[in-house]
Amino acid sequence: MQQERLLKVLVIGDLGVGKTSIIKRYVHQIFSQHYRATVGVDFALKLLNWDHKTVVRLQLWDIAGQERYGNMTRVYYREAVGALVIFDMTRASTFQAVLKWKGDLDSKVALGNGRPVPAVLLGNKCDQLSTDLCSKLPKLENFTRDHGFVGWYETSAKDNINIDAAIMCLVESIMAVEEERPPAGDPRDPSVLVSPRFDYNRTGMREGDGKYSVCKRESDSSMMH
Ligand SMILES: Nc1nc2c(ncn2[C@@H]2O[C@H](COP(=O)(O)OP(=O)(O)OP(=O)(O)O)[C@@H](O)[C@H]2O)c(=O)[nH]1
Ligand SMILES: [Mg+2]
Repeated sequence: MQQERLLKVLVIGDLGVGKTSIIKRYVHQIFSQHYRATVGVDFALKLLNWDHKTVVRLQLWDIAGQERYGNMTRVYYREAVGALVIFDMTRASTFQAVLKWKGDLDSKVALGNGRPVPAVLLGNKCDQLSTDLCSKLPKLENFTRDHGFVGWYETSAKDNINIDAAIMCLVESIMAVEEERPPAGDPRDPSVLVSPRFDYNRTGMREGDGKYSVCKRESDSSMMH
């Protein structure tokens, strides 16, 4: 018998980094140069035939970049089981904001075992990188590992680069979560919302099948400068 899993995934990052564009590319296979800022939150749904007995309903929550300064994100983050944290590779300030978004995420939602929900880091607009800019870019492997991301990818919503791969990396991590809610009356801080448990040892670092993801390869590069 087929079973359905509903996964709520947050798409977060500064204003204009390409959150809406990434979702539109992934769900509708379209891209527009035209920028219309998201107001509040928007939603998109993608159905995935995960395996012969599981259909995944992937619910993508497109949070407006300006929302980090608002009060609503705690409500939006409720029961999320994963996140895509996005920055714009052509704007350093959006990379500096990544840790603020990740900190915000981890302070508002957690897994049943108290660990952070799986998050993948996306450096978007890689189609715009000049060789000049490339040399100035941070080396992301160590950064991602040090800050608890399960993987990172250079992406382009415009040219459809690595969007599927990044989201698959996240969904694989989420699907490895053991379905286990904390018992009723759990004494933990009630202000941190709790999601199903995720066992990092089970997804671990796998080898071979991905160029950009630290959840799929080990690395030896240095930190950002
Ligand atoms: N060249 C290029 N432009 C992109 C890419 N992704 C998005 N853009 C452009 O960047 C601008 C902002 O994209 P959005 O997807 O609206 O950004 P957002 O993160 O949703 O912005 P907010 O809703 O304000 O938080 C738009 O003009 C897009 O066309 C990309 O991969 N490459
Ligand atoms: Mg948007």
